[in-house]
Amino acid sequence: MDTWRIRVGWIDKVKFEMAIQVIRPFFLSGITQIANRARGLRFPHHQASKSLNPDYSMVRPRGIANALWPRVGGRSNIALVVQRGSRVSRLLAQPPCWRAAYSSDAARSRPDVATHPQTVEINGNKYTTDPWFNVSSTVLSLTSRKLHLQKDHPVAITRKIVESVFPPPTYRYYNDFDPVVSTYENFDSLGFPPDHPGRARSDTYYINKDTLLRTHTSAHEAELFRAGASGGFLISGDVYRRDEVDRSHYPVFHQMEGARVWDRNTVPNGDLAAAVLQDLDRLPKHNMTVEDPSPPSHPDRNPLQAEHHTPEEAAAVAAHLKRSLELMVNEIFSRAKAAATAAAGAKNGTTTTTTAAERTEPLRVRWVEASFPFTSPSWELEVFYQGDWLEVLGCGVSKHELHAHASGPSRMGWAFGIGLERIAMLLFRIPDIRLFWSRDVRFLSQFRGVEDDLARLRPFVPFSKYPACYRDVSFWLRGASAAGGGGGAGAGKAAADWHGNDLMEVVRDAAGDCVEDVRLVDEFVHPATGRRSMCYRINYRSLEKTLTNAEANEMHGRVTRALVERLGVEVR
Ligand code: FA5
Ligand code: MG
Repeated sequence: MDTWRIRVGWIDKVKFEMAIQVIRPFFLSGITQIANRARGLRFPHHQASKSLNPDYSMVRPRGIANALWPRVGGRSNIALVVQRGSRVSRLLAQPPCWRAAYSSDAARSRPDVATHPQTVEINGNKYTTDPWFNVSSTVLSLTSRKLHLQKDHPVAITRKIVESVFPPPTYRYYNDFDPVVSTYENFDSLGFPPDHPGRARSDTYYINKDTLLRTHTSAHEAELFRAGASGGFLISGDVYRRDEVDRSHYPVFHQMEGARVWDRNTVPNGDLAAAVLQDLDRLPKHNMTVEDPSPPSHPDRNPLQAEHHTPEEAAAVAAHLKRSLELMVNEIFSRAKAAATAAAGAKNGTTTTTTAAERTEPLRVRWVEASFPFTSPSWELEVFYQGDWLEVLGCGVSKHELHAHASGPSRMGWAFGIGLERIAMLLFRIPDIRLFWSRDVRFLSQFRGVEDDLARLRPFVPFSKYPACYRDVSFWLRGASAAGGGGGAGAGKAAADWHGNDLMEVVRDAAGDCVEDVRLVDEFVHPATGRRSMCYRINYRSLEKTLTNAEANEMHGRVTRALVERLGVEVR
């Protein structure tokens, strides 16, 4: 095969994540399809692909980088072998392009084409914006929905089930922290480096340079550790990420954070490991098969915080963490299975969405090494679901610094973060993440009464599947040679400044929830002019009705005009 070896010398994880962002579109249908279709892409450690969740579309670049990094990590000079002339090889051949697009410097300098309000009001508080502001009106309007607090909403029901596994008085619940937080809370307090890609405006919704919509519930960890009140806590809340559009991604979703802390000064004989093991012994057992092939820690891939924790302490905390989360997954899946069985047994003539094989299939879960700035060692928990490994949560032994800064250097414990929609999609078999935001009675009525009586939980019965309407849009980015002459939109996106998430947001704003997914289907650089052309395929499919051709055309016209106006592209 005609291949080309690119030495990119990715010596640190941040750069690795940036590269994953760039090559991500080529993974979109899963790693096997890359091997078959785009062919050329292969990590030097071939096992890497095995650690990748095949349902790649549900994992963000950070998740993929986390999954791959333990396999490629520790190598100072990583090479990618790509097929000569393939699209991915052209992309990777332009390092200045991706580097600029993902660095926070680029984010800072990027001009904002759309005008933005001077102030915004979120949950009753007024904020002054600045040129960092990038929150769309659609996203702003969702800040008041708080699905995790709506009685009988599937997100709230899922939250309640998770809470039941982490009972008071050990755990305290915090469900109404404001989603507007400082960059300090969301990033600095957790040890994110200043150039971490998660900070870029392409990934995060900023209100102003110092204030943002939290990207995860971990933003409240440091504050609660500082308060130091009880042995553990759970936080649930809406989180915001600029991301692509498909059936498993929405710019707003819900997370649940959990943490547990022990203190050497208060456990018997100061023996923290023994105290943790005793608590572990008190937890219920389960009979689920769990694959956990990696060692409790690894010096390069998943290090122990050796200056602060003994191996025995870390192993005890990890064992307590893993058992607690396995119990949670077991609870969810037992309920899902009971619901499916009840629905299959019902003689009311409704069709069920599960097969007999799915109802009897044994649950398989596994632990995978991961990496987060605020835990070490770290893991992700994956569940085998409908033929694929699906990542449901990230977790680890909390970094000593978090406790030390919170005036508790004698403390140690674990933390996790779970995606509630992702769990709810498995629990209720909800096929499209947009449905969670539906106010359609045909959706909401299916969960009525479940919060107070979980025995009434049943798989979601889709009320219809309306036809898809595909429309393509092709355009030129404002390339180097066309600078200043870009069709009257001088401030448009130059190739080096382009980020797919900007387009996703414009599409979402112009066509709302009628867009099921948006995919990059073609991309090339003009050999003579160096200008970059892209073609995106948009699938318009309403959850509530059949769209007429005229409606789809009208919506596509709106989207196209918005792309020209807000991103300055030149439609071909
Ligand atoms: C985090 O957000 C970390 N804060 C989790 C954590 C907490 C780690 C405490 C260690 C200690 P991550 O980006 O992987 O990590 O997201 C955590 C979970 O949120 C994922 O496992 C997934 O279940 C869910 N999630 C992430 N992105 C999305 C998305 N775009 N759509 C739906 N669910 C998502
Ligand atoms: Mg992850």
